[in-house]
Amino acid sequence: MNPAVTTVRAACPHDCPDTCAIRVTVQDGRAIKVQGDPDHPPTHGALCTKVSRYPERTYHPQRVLHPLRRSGPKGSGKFERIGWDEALAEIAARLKGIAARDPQAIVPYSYAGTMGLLQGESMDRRFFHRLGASLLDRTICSAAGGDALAATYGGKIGMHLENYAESRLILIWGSNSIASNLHFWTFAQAAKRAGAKLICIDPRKTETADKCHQHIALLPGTDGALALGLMHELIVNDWLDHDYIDRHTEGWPALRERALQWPPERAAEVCGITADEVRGLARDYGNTRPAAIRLNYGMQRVHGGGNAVRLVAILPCLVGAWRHRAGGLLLSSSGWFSVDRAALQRPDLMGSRRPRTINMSTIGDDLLRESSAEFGPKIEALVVYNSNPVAVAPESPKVVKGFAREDLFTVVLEHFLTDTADHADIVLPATTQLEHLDVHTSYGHRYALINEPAIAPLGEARPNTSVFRELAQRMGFDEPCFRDSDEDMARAAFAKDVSFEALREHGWVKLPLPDAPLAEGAFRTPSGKCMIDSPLYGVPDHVPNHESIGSELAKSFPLAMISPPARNFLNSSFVNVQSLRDIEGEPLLEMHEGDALGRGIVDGQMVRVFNDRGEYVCKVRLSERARPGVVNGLGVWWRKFGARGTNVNELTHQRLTDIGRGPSFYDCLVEVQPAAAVAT
Ligand SMILES: Nc1nc2c(c(=O)[nH]1)N[C@H]1C(S)=C(S)[C@@H](COP(=O)(O)OP(=O)(O)OC[C@H]3O[C@@H](n4cnc5c(=O)[nH]c(N)nc54)[C@H](O)[C@@H]3O)O[C@H]1N2
Ligand SMILES: Nc1nc2c(c(=O)[nH]1)N[C@H]1C(S)=C(S)[C@@H](COP(=O)(O)OP(=O)(O)OC[C@H]3O[C@@H](n4cnc5c(=O)[nH]c(N)nc54)[C@H](O)[C@@H]3O)O[C@H]1N2
Ligand SMILES: [Mo]
Repeated sequence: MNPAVTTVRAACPHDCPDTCAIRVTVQDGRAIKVQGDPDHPPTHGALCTKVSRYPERTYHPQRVLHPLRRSGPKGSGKFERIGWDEALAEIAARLKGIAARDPQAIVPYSYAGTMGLLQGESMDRRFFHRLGASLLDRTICSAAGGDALAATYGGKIGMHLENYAESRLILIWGSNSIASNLHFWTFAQAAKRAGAKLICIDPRKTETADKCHQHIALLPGTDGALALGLMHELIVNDWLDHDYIDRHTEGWPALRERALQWPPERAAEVCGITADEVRGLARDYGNTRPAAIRLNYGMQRVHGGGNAVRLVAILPCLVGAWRHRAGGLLLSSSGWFSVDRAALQRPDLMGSRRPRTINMSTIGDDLLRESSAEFGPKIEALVVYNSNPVAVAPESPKVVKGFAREDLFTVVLEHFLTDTADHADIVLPATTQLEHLDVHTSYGHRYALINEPAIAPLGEARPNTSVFRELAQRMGFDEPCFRDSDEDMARAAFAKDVSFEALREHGWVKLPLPDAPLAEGAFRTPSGKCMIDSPLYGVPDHVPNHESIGSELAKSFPLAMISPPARNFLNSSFVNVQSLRDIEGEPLLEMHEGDALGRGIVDGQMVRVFNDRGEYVCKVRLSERARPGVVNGLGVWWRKFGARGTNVNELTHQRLTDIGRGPSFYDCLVEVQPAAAVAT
């Protein structure tokens, strides 16, 4: 073997439940190949199409490789090269000036561009805590479902991925697993080969729905009604596990009363499906053992997303599905990990200060607000990393207007000149996962992973940790924690179960958990029971959409639009990787033929999708993937690749979910017309 060739253990950093273990082949200092670790059970040697292109993304000719200062209007993407010293000195000076008046005018904005505990949530948090900056409520993805699950089970806990292979019935609920949770699909397929029935519950006829035995195409935001209809049938047919309910749940009588008001006909009408579909699903779920649910976050991006997750999460308790290791539910497994966030993030550095909290999902409104007693100081500076809010945050007309403010000082740490970086005053080049150390948990399985750096940073790129370490020094923060190395922090990341030595030696560590973790109750609530009646949220109910079909608003905008991920992108990441963009083609709206007919719309033409917030022009595809009354605007494209420089978030709104204050991206009414009929 060529001595210059080595293999390095890495972890996929992306915001995906799979968190794959990767082996990187490095030759003469260059990463030449990434492969799934064949020994890591969830990964089983396979990577998705996107991440198998990770070297193409890393060595992309348009990587930002040195600091940049804006040289044109905001949003123009015009920059000049500057040195690190100059960039950091300027940032420190600007932040010091603002902080002297009120540090809360400075807002960090980050999400899960990398899920790594170090590059995602360590030195950066220490820096902003010490500074006294506004806190950020990171709600953009999973807040409704996450808080709802925690209110019900006491934590983000659920079934183990591998055990789905033994299930006899799997409800794939609000999840396009083949696109966004591929390594779950492998186990679902194994179950299918062994005779299990697979049912997909999704408004869109996804590639996953194609491969299931049955597809229930409910209207967006009606999952709570469907769950109540199922409960009705479980009760009247007595398909309940009374012993499990008595011993391991709290509050069932009140929900039982409510569910009895939801006969299949009522649920079916709300969901836009047939009463027989409700009855059939209840019969399957009430009579098949073991029965498993793979719930995903797709169904909680609507007004009632939190209540819907609570209702669905209660179902496995009602039928005692948890008794078997291949029964139960998985929405997130992240709560199984004991991460020492206090050690990583040091909230104690805030001292006695209690800064205000900005909700990342309403950044559009908040950037446009003036100082007030209620809001606090006007936002004067934003430091963005691991996120591309100009493309991904709801209601982009307002987000863009906010980012375009001349009096806003914006720093963006990025790999590429994204829509957000285009609005920066200073862009700092960030390392990719191949270039830095990190440690990872997962929200889809129970293995902690290490990511060893495989190659030296390209150009002048630096890890997020190192940028905040250096900024701390320039701000005069002299607490010893600002001198911790990445390895120091990696060693402190886990409170128990996972040692850094074991990670280093094996690449990943399996958490020591019982195989059927909730078979005997043992929920992580104070009583150890599943909380059907929650002290915080009461007894769950169906909560209709903010913008629902049948409302007054629907007279002007009669179509419901959802905007789920495109298979070959990861939110807005990878949109600039040519080989993947070639597969996706161009921004698309899927529409049912029946909806196109009366609108004079033909397949493949450009259409104008609009509501009272904005408009988005893209190509229409008449397709069975869209159900009548619902259009699917796929993927989060970069605005600058859109026909008129916009993407689907031009249409979404900033109203929040019932639980968790999350965005309701899939709760959005629109109208569609041929673009040709519109003056440009
Ligand atoms: N390829 C790829 N993989 C990804 C991502 C990506 O962008 N691309 N995104 C990652 C991220 S950020 C996350 S959070 C995870 C999970 O990602 P999610 O965004 O939850 O993705 P999906 O699992 O595809 O779930 C979306 C599915 O929910 C459906 N849906 C929409 N509205 C409703 C509804 O009201 N009810 C029901 N039942 N279904 C509905 C959509 O049609 C879609 O098929 O996946 C990650 N994996
Ligand atoms: N309409 C609509 N909007 C949506 C969604 C939807 O389904 N429909 N999905 C929502 C969901 S679920 C989510 S999670 C959000 C996701 O939104 P974001 O969290 O913004 O995710 P990405 O768009 O992938 O952008 C992540 C950025 O982080 C950068 N990055 C990656 N690693 C690093 C690093 O180590 N350092 C630095 N400095 N930068 C790095 C990447 O280059 C990328 O530009 O979008 C939401 N927006
Ligand atoms: Mo997400």
